[in-house]
Amino acid sequence: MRRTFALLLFALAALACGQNRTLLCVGDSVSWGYQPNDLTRSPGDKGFVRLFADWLGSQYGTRPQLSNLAIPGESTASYFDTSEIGGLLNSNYPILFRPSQRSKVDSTITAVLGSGRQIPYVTFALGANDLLEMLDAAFLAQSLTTQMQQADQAIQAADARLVTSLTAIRQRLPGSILLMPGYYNPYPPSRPEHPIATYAIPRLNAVIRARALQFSGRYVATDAPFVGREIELTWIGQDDVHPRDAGYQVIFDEIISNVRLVTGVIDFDGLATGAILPPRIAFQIASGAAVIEREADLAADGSYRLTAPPGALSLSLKRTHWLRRTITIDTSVGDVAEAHLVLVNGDVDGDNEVAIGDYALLSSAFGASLGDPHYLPGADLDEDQTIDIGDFAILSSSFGTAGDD
Ligand SMILES: [Ca+2]
Ligand SMILES: [Ca+2]
Repeated sequence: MRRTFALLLFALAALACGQNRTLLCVGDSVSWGYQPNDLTRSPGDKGFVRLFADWLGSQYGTRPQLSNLAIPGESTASYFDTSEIGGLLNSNYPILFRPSQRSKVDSTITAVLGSGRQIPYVTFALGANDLLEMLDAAFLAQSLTTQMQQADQAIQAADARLVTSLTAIRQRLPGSILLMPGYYNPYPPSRPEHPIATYAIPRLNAVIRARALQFSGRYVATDAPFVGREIELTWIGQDDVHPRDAGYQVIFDEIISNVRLVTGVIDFDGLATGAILPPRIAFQIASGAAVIEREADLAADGSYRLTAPPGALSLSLKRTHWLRRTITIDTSVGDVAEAHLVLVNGDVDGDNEVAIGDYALLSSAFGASLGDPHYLPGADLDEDQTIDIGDFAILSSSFGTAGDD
């Protein structure tokens, strides 16, 4: 009897623990899961959000509570007011006197945290409607240059409002994992919107990516898988930009592919003090036989920040005149910090070993400075813009070394 009671208590505790988490979703129709063949008012347990909540359930053992506050049609501007009629579709809002999404996010966070629950994950996606609402016949009748100028202005205005929105969320939820999907281009080349969308959507995504970095979020690129598959993955064949089920699956797959954060420091052996590092650096991430290329954000001190899928991974980096360095990490259960890499310098010809060919190239460029005809960037091993004895010393110290596979 006592044993049964103890087991019952354990079961209740496990249940309470599972209900202890809430997935909060902020955004527009894509986050709500809109498809033109289903206009039922609902709490938005569909689309990529549903798949993500299911995945979190597989991680935690119990599916988190879902609070999808996304409103079809919402722009970064209407986020702050109640002007968007698409709010009628989300049953988390009252039909009459609904609050703004911004206000609802705040009251939801208050209610969830106040009841002792946690919000470990937040998804946030806004901005596409800022562009979409411009796209009428009059807009498209203008020159592409004019369209581009107006799109730039809209993106700039959206950016300022994204900062305001994200500042508020981060103040309330400093420790939550913030996933920020970008947007795909739904328009195939045959569509009149294609040229301006091809210009504007990457710029919007660049803004979302930059703000994800600023607010310790994880940017999720969703655009590449849609290119050439617009008809298959979206309803654009029926003149509707939203994803089909297969499109939502693609967005979910990209979210999972970026759900973990890997951080560490890259030591660029031999680099001169004051040499400028690029803002991003390309890693290869291998999980079993699958290899993806992913850019990490790189700070001036060499610290990097890379999103990755969960699993046993190898991270590999080959940059210009440094040898390839490959490390293994395990992101199965969470983020990985201190994934440091030391890059060995001296590979002038880029063949991943420091050998006689590198010596020959460095010798032929010896004495040259940036701007000289025989200046060879790959031979300027310390990147001080002159090829001299300092570069030769670096090559000598690593001579005979080969990089990782
Ligand atoms: Ca070499
Ligand atoms: Ca040099």
